[in-house]
Amino acid sequence: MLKTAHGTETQDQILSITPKTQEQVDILKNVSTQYETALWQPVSPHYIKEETQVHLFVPANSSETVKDLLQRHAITHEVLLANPNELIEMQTRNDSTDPRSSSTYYERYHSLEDIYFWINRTQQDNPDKVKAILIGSSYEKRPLYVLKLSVNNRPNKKAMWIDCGIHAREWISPAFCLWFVHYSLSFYKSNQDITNILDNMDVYVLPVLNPDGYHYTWTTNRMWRKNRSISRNTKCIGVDLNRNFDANWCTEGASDEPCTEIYCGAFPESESETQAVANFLRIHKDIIQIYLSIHSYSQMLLFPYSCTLEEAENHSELFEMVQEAAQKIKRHYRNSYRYGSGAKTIYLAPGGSDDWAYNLGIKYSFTFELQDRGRYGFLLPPSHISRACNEALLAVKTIALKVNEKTKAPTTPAQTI
Ligand code: 9B3
Ligand code: ZN
Ligand code: ZN
Repeated sequence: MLKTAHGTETQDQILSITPKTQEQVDILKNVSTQYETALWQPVSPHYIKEETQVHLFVPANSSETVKDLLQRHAITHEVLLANPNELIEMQTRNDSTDPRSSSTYYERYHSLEDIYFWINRTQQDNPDKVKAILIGSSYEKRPLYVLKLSVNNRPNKKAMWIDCGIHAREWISPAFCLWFVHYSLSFYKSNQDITNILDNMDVYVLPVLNPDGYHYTWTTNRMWRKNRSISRNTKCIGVDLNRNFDANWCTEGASDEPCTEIYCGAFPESESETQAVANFLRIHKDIIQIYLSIHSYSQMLLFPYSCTLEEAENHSELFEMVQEAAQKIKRHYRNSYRYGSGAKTIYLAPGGSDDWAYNLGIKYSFTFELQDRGRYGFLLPPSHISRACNEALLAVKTIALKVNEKTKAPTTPAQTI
C-alpha cells in the first residue's frame, strides 16, 4: 500500500465515471491515455461519450493525480472496486492444495502452464474421444493446441469451432473452454442435449488463442489485452488479435497506432496466432458449420457484422438463434444478455474473427461476451465461474441444436413402387 503526500492511503482502484458534457468527455479521453490507467470499458478512448459509463483501472501511483483532475472538472466518480489487488491475489493463488477449498478444478482460474498440463491429461484420459492438434505457435513460440472432441466416426460429420482467450485479461473465457470440454466428456450419454450435439458434430476447442498475453496477465500485468509481438519503430507492444483478421481490416473501430489497445497490426493476419487460426479454419471450412469466439465482459450474444452496419445475409436467422439463447438464459438463470449484430449492439469494429469466419462461409458465426456487466469486470471472482459458464453453455447448446435441426439431411422418403 502506498501513502500519498496528503497521508491518505491509496491502492489500485477501478472507477466508474459517467461524463455529462463534451468537455468532461475530452478530459476523460485524456486521462485514459496520459496516465498509467487501463481502460476497461469502452475498449478505446475513441468510444467515450456523454452519459455512458466509463470503467477505468487506476493504479495507486496515479490515483491522486487522476482524482484531482476529475475533481477540478467536477466529474463525479464512483469506486467500482476498491480492492482489485485482493481479488487478483485471490484468483492467482494456487489453492488446489488448500484443503479448505471446496471448489473443483473447473471453478478456479488456471495459469498457462496448468492449462498445457490439463490439455495433455485430458487427451491421455480420453483417448477414444479427444485428440490434441497442434495448429501453430504464438509470437513467443508457445504451442497452440486445439482439442478435437469426436465421439464417433460417422461419415460427413460436421463440426463446431470454439476459441477462447483471444484477449488476455478476459479470464472467464479460457475457463469456459475448459468447462465446455469437461462438461462434454462428463455428460455425453447422460445429458440429452450434449449427447445429441456430439453424436452429430465434432467440436474443435482452442482453449487459449493468445497464450503469450495470457501468460503476461499471470506474471506481470493483469489488465493486458493484446498479444505480445514487437513492432518496428515503437516501444509499444502487442496487436489486438480481434482486429487482425481480414474483414474490413483497420477501418473505423481499429487503430494503426501500436500504442493503442485496438492496434490492428502491420497487415491482415500479420500475427502468428491469427495465421494459425485462419489457416486451420480455411482448411476445414467445408466441415465447420458453427464458429464461436468467447470474450468478456458485458453479457452479449453477438453475430456478424461488426465491421459494417450492413446486415448479414441470414441476419434474421442469426437474430432468432441468439434471441432464443438469451431467453433461455433469462428463464433458467434470471440473467440478461443483450443480443444482435456486433456493429449495432456494441460498436463498429473491423478485423474480428467472427466476421472473417462468416465471410469464409461459416454462416453460423458468433461472439459471446460472458459475465458480468461491470461489477467485477475482468476480475470476476472464481465463485462466479460456474454460473457464468453454465449460462454460456446453455447458449452454445441452443445454437448447436438449432443448427443440427436446420441442417439435418432430410430423411429419404420411402420408395413407392
Ligand atoms: C469485436 C469485433 Cl471486431 C467483432 N468482430 N466481434 C466482437 C467484438 C467485441 C470484442 C472486441 O474485440 O472488442 C469484445 Se472484447
Ligand atoms: Zn475480448
Ligand atoms: Zn469484451
